[in-house]
Parts: sequence; C-alpha cells; structure tokens
Amino acid sequence: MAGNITFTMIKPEAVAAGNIGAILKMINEAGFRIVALKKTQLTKEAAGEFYAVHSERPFYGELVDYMSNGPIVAAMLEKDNAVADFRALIGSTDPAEAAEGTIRKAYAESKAKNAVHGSDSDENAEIEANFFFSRFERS
Ligand code: 3AN
Repeated sequence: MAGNITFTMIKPEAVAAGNIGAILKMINEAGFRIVALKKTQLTKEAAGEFYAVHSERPFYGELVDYMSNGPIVAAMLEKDNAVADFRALIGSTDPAEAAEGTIRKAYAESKAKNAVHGSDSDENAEIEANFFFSRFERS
C-alpha cells in the first residue's frame, strides 16, 4: 500500500524569488497537510550527502553548489498516496515539459533550478525527512 508521507524542499532560487508562500499555498490547495516545516541552509557537505544518489551524474557538483548557496524550506507532507500525488503536483524535472497547473510550470527557472524537490519513493521520503527532522519536530 502506498504511504501517506512525502518530503519536499523549496529550492534556493524559489526562496530567493519570494515564492515560499505561493508554493505552500499550491501544496495546501492540492490537499497536502504540512506535518513539519523548516527554513534552513544546507552546507556543501550536507547537500552532497542529501544528493549522494546523484554523485556519478555530470551535474552533481553544480547541484551541490546550487543547493547550498542560499536558504531552502524543508517540509514533510501528509496525504493519501503522497509520493505519487506530489510528483504529479510538482511536474516534470524540466519545466519546459511540466504540465499546466504544476508547481514547476509556475515557478521553475530551468531543469537545474526547478523550484521544488519531491521524494521519488516511500523509502526515500522517510530517509529525506529524517535528514531534516527529528520525531520531536513532527506533529
Ligand atoms: P527530480 O527532481 O524531478 O526528481 P532528478 O532526481 O533526476 O529529478 O534530479 C535531481 C535534481 O538534480 C533536480 N531537481 C535538478 O535540480 C538536478 N538536475 C537533474 N537533471 C539535471 C540536469 N540535466 N542538469 C542540471 N541539473 C539537473
């Protein structure tokens, strides 16, 4: 059975552009409940660890630099079928391919600076949430 928790980050360029409120509004209006929420900034080391699965990809260095160069907002979200429904809400990795009504269509700048992260599996949602939140920070 699909889990009911996913993890998201609002990425540095979307935070810098003042889009935290607008993105959280889209998330709420799509039926997700915010379980935990934190604005913070990743060190290069922490960004490297978070994206370790991509360490062999050509854009890894660029990704680590970009994700650590400004504040981000991390959140745990709850909804039935959370992982798949949230991937549908954020849209394709490349905003040029993202559907109307998706967060990336509205706010992503490029394939690299694509406004939001969304977990790709229940297992990764748990790992990623644990990266930012302790059980005492979850409602
Ligand atoms: P998604 O974020 O849609 O799950 P992934 O997991 O393929 O996409 O990529 C993780 C992150 O790596 C993306 N959100 C984006 O910031 C960055 N990224 C992916 N593909 C590229 C690329 N071709 N060039 C630069 N950055 C990329």
